Amino acid sequence: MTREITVAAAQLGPIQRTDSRESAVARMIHLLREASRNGVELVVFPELALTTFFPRWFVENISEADHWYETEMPSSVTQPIFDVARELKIGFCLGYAEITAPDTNGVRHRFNTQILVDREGKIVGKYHKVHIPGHEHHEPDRPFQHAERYYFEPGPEGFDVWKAFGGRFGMMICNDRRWPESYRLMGLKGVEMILCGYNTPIHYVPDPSQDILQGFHNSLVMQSGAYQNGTWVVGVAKAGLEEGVELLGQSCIVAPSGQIVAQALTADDELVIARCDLDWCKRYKETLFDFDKYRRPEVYGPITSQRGAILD
Ligand code: ING
Repeated sequence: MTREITVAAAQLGPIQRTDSRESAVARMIHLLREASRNGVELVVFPELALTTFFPRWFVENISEADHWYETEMPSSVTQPIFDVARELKIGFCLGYAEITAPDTNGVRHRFNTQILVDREGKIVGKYHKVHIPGHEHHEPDRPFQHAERYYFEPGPEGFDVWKAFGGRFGMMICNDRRWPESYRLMGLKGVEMILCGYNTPIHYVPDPSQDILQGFHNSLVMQSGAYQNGTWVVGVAKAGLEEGVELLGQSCIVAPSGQIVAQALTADDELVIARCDLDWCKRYKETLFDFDKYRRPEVYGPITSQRGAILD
């Protein structure tokens, strides 16, 4: 008996600043219904799927940005996603900006968050983005801000793997996919499918020479992460021209071999579907990447003891 699951990367086109959450939810429900017609069991939505990518603007008083965050999940606005998914018996993964209730010190925490919801509509996993790119302070000379380090705290919990959908599922968000540690930490927990939403501006302000390589880098990191850890990877974009900034599409589903088995053709709302056999992971986990047999943690010390490179 194989452990096959039909998965869809539910790519979203742009969400403009004035687009309501309700309109984003309606687009996601439309994709859920199309997924159901195609026998899909798990739908993965992008990072920050309910709003525009608001870190492209800087506001001196961060409370002016509070309306971009979700204070509860589900809320009355997002409940319809849960209701329709449960009606269709489809699990889903959703990225959004989260602001927590005040902690014991009265501090409200702001995270770039992703949840995993099972086919009964129950939240079975929550992830807070670990690798926060961009900058913390206003950089007025930029054509647009990427102030994620101002708007989000790095997730303190690291990476986890949840037993769901008959396998072991992990989550990461956007910049996380560029760091091999993200995949390896889940690989060391036996992950079989990693779900990753992203919002990636094609223009990379610190080094515009990378712009032309955004699609290549996007595929490169997810294909290598999948192969080196014997896991499926589902990468899902918010794509297209969003408030004047071109966001990369190329949502894709990558097999444990590192092969891309399905990829988006547009930069708009689009379902990318593949039937994924979780047992394919064994072909790599039990041979080339038998971690317990081949890894050498006794020489890997600097990977966790050092942050930056030391040029001695
Ligand atoms: N976005 C980008 C990402 O890592 C970025 C940041 C853009 C990095 C372009 C490099 C080049 O895909 C998020 N949201 O992490």
